[in-house]
Amino acid sequence: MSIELRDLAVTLAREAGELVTSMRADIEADSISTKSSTVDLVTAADKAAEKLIVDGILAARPNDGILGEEGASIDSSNGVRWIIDPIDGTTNFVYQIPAFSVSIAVEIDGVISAGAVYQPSTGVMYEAALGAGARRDGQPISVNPKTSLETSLVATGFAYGSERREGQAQVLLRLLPVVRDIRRFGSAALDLCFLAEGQVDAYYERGLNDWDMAAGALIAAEAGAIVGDLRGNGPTTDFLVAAPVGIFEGLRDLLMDADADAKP
Ligand code: LIP
Repeated sequence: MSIELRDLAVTLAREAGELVTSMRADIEADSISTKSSTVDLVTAADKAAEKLIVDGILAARPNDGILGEEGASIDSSNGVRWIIDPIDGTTNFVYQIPAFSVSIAVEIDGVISAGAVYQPSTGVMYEAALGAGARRDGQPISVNPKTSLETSLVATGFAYGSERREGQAQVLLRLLPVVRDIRRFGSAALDLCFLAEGQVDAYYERGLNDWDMAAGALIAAEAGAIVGDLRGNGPTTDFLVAAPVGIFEGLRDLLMDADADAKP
């Protein structure tokens, strides 16, 4: 069942990606609004893409539940729930920066079991099904087998609220001197996929939403990453850290020491 759900997620992610690409050139200032802060953007393309995905899910699977970043909220009557970020990296989308994605995850009885992340600007599709591995454009991918944090390239992201951003900057001060370098791409879903294929060596972020991380976390885990919070649990909206086994504990301990999940 997870393979079937993965394949539908791939189809819908590609269709939504093609839609937002067609809308991107014509995004007008009056179609951009804000949500949690003046820098938390949403566009007509976000909303149109979420509607396309929701319509596609309900046409194929009318009893499934749905949670979408732009407001979709349907209860499940069969234990299957879709978790949608129609454009992850909306700020990049608005600024015509290519690092944005369509992220679709599927939960079966509370367990994320399938996921697709599509990058419209490159046409690259990342996908995974629980226990069936992770793929990029149909080819298996895996994390870098890193064992040294000081030579690791670490991706992260920052919140929309200034108080939390101040705390995140303090964490960065502790991390930057002891790793190879930091990358901030602006899409959590892509950060996790880049980890899955070894384009970065680790990723962490405080305060993601379920829709930002659900698909990418499965893809990273199926590619061999350990994905969790700082307290020995799975990833949460409080904190996500993802890395190969050789550097996971070192990175987690460093972030714990910096109180990375305790700051505002
Ligand atoms: C984005 C995340 C990113 C985070 C941004 C923002 P959005 O999601 O993917 O990792 O750092 O602040 O939350 O809002 O573009 O869907």
